[in-house]
Amino acid sequence: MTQVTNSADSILLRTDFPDLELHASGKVRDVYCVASDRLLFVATDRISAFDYVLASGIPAKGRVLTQLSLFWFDFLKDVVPNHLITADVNQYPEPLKKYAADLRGRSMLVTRANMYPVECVVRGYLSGSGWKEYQKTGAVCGIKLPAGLKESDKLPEPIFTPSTKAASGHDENISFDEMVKHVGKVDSVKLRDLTLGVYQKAADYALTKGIIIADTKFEFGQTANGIVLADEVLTPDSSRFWPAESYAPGKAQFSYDKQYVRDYLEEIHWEKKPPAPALPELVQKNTSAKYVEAYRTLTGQELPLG
Ligand code: PZK
Repeated sequence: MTQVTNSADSILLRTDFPDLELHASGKVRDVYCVASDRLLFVATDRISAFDYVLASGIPAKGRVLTQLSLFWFDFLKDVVPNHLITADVNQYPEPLKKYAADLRGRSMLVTRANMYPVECVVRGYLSGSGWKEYQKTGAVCGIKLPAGLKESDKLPEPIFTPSTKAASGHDENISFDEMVKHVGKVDSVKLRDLTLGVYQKAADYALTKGIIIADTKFEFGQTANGIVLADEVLTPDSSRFWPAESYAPGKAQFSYDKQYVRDYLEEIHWEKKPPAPALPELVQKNTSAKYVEAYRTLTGQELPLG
């Protein structure tokens, strides 16, 4: 039997670009310095679950997150400018070209921005930390909600629920007034209005494709050209995507992308502390297929190789 492989099958768990300075690194993505005003944003195939990065990657995950971000940047460009310069490796500066095999399809050359120290979260549905806070206080980030809402209920209107990176590494929900103390009133109002406008346009569109965007998190920065949408946008890692078909409030919803992974981790009774386990090949494959399906469903296109 002949083993058939192609570049699309290779899983990138870590980046290794020895001559580039690392600017920031997260559970899943790595950002490198390219020039004083340019960064290289790379989405690996790492996956996190229950707060830990697992030992196995998911084939095509980095490409799905990158290509989905590119789709949304284009879809939203009339609502908000973004940090994208190009995702075409043939147009990358010379020092990056030797890494083309690792970068193709999963990276973006972006404008360096002065990032706002707040996560701009918008919720159209009651889930996660929003649901927890509502059960305790009847409010989310200082926004009083109607009594009697159930887990995963649609909210009367989308709400802006900013957060900050706490010392714990976990995001901490803050009120709009608290955000004003961090970034000022004028910019807080601009970021809130941009966040709600971008969410409304994207969520309305996604619903026509059968996907509920329950909530999502944006990161904005300041550049010479004003406020830009940065980071990755409206991906399964930065959002809760729910299949509209199976939506049923009153309980937690199935995750569009990570359900096979969560089910497997529960099945093996992992204690959700290090070391994080590897995934069986079938779980990796099924999960990869869900990411690729999310791309196809939202964009109507096949996932490009880049
Ligand atoms: C930037 N992050 C978040 C953390 C990641 C991303 N265009 C930009 N200019 C300056 N800084 C950033 C960006 C963007 N995007 C974003 N940190 C810095 C972050 C960890 C890993 F991939």
